[in-house]
Amino acid sequence: MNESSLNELFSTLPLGDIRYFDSIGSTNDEALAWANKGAHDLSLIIADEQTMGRGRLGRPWFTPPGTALAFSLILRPTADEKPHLSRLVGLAALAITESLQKMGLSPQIKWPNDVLLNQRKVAGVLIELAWSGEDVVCVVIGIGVNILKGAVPSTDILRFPGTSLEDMLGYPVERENVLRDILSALIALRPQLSTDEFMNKWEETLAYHGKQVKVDMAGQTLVGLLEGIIPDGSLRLRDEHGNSVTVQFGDVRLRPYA
Ligand code: BT5
Repeated sequence: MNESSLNELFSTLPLGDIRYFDSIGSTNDEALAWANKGAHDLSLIIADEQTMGRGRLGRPWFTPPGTALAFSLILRPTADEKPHLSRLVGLAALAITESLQKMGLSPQIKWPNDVLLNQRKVAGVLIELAWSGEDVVCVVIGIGVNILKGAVPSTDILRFPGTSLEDMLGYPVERENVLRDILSALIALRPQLSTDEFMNKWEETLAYHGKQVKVDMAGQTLVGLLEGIIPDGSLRLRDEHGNSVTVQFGDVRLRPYA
């Protein structure tokens, strides 16, 4: 991978500028800095290796060289998109699931930001915002996908079992093609962000939909039936007393409840 091959490969996509790094701390950090310096809408940062890749709440995300996709896409949200920024995690996760479906796989979204194959995490999404005073000027969509077996960290450091596309397909795939498919899907889905159709697609792809789950959040544990997602992207559960409960983004850990 290099900047000129990526520019050529993505010449038919309406991207902003592209920056490629052999090694970087975190593509999201670079993207946030670039966003604050005026990066265009749909500018892309991609790295072969991340040495300080981040998940939510400062958790580590591992991107060993030559094995994974790690990239950040900068969006300049329009006035129509701004009321729906909390749906962007769904937009990114759906773009990933659509690209994996094209390979004949059956991905699911583990709310809020994980993509699973066969109950194992193959990809994660990290959304971060660049502010100007009270206004969000840019959104950085960070995406990590395990392409080859070597991308998956050892089980003792994982909070949830991991996998790669190579593990699931039985053969290696070209990460540039996966990247192109994710970007195309995201660009195609973006105009639907405010629609019910988008929410339906998001809900249909949810892992544990209609099943009992356990949610750990800030010292509290909740068991309930996963009913769906409400318009702001929060999760809707039915608890053991029959009450409807909303789980918002934050320090949340979702698990199947056997
Ligand atoms: C995420 O956070 O899943 C978001 C991951 C986003 C990574 C992208 S890569 C490009 C961009 N630049 C960045 O610096 N980040 C974004 P979270 O749900 O908090 O999951 C983090 C947890 O996933 C860790 O605590 C590990 O247990 C696990 N993990 C780390 N690396 C993994 C990997 N390669 N595959 C599967 N699980 C992993």
